[in-house]
Amino acid sequence: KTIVIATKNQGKAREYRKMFKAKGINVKTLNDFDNPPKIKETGHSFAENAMIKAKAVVNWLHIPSLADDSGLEVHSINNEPGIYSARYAGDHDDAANKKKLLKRLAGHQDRSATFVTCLVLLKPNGKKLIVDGKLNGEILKTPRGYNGFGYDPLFYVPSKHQTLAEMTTNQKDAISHRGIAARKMMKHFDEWWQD
Ligand code: ITT
Repeated sequence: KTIVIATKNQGKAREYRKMFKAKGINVKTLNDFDNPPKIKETGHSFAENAMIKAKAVVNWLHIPSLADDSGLEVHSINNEPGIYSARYAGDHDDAANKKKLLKRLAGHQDRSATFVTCLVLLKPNGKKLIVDGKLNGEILKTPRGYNGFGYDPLFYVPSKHQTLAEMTTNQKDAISHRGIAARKMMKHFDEWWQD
């Protein structure tokens, strides 16, 4: 069983590789291919963008694909950066994105936020499975921890007294938006995989 994850994001790839390994499923990403298609995320929601990515890969390779569209919604600033999380300040410039977020939040009392992941599994015959996952937390004023990726050092989980970047991969998976969505997906995976 092989699945192609419609992603170039190494952080996401690492997290999925681990989860799928436990199921005996072989994972490839767009980084494993020469000249992958340039995918424009023109949707207006995580679900639309995930579907755009999954379709692009299925149409290109004609094998099953999983797409993950995710991001951070910070409540006091109209759920920014949301679907623009990867390109908030600069395209995939994590340092600039985090800096912009801290600047936007300066002076705001409410620093609550939600991480969101939408997953779309799609087969060449059109059979699809769509799930999502969420994690609530708070945006710190200064980063803490070096694990994970993206906004993890700023995302504090009160019940764990840690940021996502202070957790091990296993600890993050156990509670994260992506872990929650992935476990929902795995529940229905075998049924989806058939025919
Ligand atoms: P692909 O589209 O190639 O999968 P991407 O990084 O562009 O990779 P998205 O469009 O879904 O993916 O943007 C997700 C961004 O949201 C990501 O780049 C991070 O900035 C942020 N993000 C998502 N999940 C995160 C997590 O678990 N921890 C920290 N930041 C996360």
